[in-house]
Amino acid sequence: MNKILIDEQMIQEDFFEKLKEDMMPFKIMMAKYKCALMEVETKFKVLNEEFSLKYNYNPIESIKTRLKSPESIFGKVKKKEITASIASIQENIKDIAGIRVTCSFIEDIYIIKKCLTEQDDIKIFLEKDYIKNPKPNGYRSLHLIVEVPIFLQNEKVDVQVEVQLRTIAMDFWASLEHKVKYKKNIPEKLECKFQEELLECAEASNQLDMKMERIKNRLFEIK
Ligand code: 0O2
Repeated sequence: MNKILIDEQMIQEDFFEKLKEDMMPFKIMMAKYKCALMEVETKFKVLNEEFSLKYNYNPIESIKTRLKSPESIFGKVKKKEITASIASIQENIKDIAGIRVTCSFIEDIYIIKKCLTEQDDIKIFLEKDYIKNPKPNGYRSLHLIVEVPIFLQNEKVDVQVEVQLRTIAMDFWASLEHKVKYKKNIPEKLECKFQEELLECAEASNQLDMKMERIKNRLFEIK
């Protein structure tokens, strides 16, 4: 092992040692992400409530929030080979606070996205549209990294939250694909077969999403 690598390892170990002695800076960081998550979740709930009152219609089917576990954060620090420090974690790991919103229809995803991102305290940091540009494995969802301000006793801080917007069909597909991805000991040949079949399912679920949307639109045209 060369010197740079040894130094790097020592810095990482030093960070983890310091963390064991004093968890407070890490806890403060996580508390900020938790508050940001509550802010964004409330925004989605408010939008759903408003739509329900105005149009007698709920564009959002479900909202799930999650804070990345410390183990998962440290796993990502290692995988991404980034410096182990609070500042570097905040700069490089964009999905410590994550919120997943499922809608019945694709159109609703874009309506909800517009309503959220037009709010004047929300900034879009990054957008990845895997609905218009699905991943090669068939994965579809709209991903946003948004920045939301949280107001503490003496300061205002912008915190990043990862928002995943998808239809129920996209969510159904992604959860099965996730199970396949993380299942150990699948024979290689079978894994290839699963991937092939999942790609077919992704196409079928896209067709289903579009067909259901057409039916819904025709239904709503009836006076
Ligand atoms: P988890 O456990 O869900 O949090 P990043 O690694 O986040 O810095 P990346 O991979 O370019 O960069 O981000 P991207 O493409 O926006 O994907 C982030 C998250 O989207 C993933 O988080 C998954 O939740 C979901 N996702 C992306 N691609 C796929 C896919 O092909 N299949 C499924 N099932 N989910 C996907 P994590 O951290 O991988 O996992």
